[in-house]
Amino acid sequence: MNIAFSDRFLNMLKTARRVVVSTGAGVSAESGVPTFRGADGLWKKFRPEELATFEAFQANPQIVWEWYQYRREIIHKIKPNPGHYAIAQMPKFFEAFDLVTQNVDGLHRAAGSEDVIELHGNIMRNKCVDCGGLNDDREFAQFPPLCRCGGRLRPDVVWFGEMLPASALERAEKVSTSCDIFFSVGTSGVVQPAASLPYLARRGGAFVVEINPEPTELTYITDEHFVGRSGEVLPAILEKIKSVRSRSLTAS
Ligand code: BV8
Ligand code: ZN
Repeated sequence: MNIAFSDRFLNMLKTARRVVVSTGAGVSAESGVPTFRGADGLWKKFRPEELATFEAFQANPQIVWEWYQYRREIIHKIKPNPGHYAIAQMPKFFEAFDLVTQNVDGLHRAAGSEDVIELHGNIMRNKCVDCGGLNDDREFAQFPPLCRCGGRLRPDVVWFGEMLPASALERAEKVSTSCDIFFSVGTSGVVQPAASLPYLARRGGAFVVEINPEPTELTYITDEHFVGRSGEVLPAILEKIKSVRSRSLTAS
């Protein structure tokens, strides 16, 4: 894919010391994970308030668990795509690099990103509503599944109306406020408080870049919007990083 890079952007790539990449469902779309609001969106068949809330889980654990098992089946079969792998290569080129994700599919870690700030949890982990115990069991003796303590298990994800993990959110806000370049990749930018991160970055003086085939709520405040798929744009940006940054900070 040949992409036109502005001089401003290339100069930012060359001089930036601290970089943040913040991803949404779009970064996993080319791996085959349906997005939430896109044409094939998960929310099309289901409605968020019916499923991704504790109330829905209380009222109908069977339906909520069936939805998560359906999504887990998809995720077990898929692999990271070139966009995930390009992001995993980036840390070695910058003094500080932070990856924040709204995704719960674990694909960034599978692609080799070591330190991932997961704002909304991880769909492959189960959490006990009663004792808080975590496990990554896939087979359950009964359904909806129970914890060894007898409590009810739920997917370890953040539902609507629930607080995000405080340490993850704090870290995400801190790094967004003090970075030189903030990449917003594959998110419609509607879910709070994750959607506020690029605004924090901008207020902190960052150069805000969006990678998305569609315009979003964020587009009008970005310094650069690459209209394209992250699986193609991110590898092209990684190649530019390699060519404009004289050496990676650590021997590769
Ligand atoms: C909370 C986990 C508060 C579960 C998810 C104002 C302030 C604060 C809160 C609110 C507020 N207004 C409303 C709220 C409440 C709510 C909210 O934001 N609602 C929205 C709908 C308005 N927020 C919350 O409830 C949050 N909690 O604020 O608590 C609180 C305060 C006090 C006391 C108690 C609580 C919790 C939100 C977390 C919800 N959990 N997921 C699960 O996955 O099952 S949200 C879910 O949707 C995802 O995790 C993701 O984060 C989110 C957004 O989706 P996106 O990732 O953006 O995906 P989407 O499909 O929308 O877009 C995909 C994009 O990719 C598209 O733009 C498409 O064009 C693009 N794309 C497609 N293909 C590609 C591509 N891009 C690049 N390449 C491609 N190939
Ligand atoms: Zn328990």
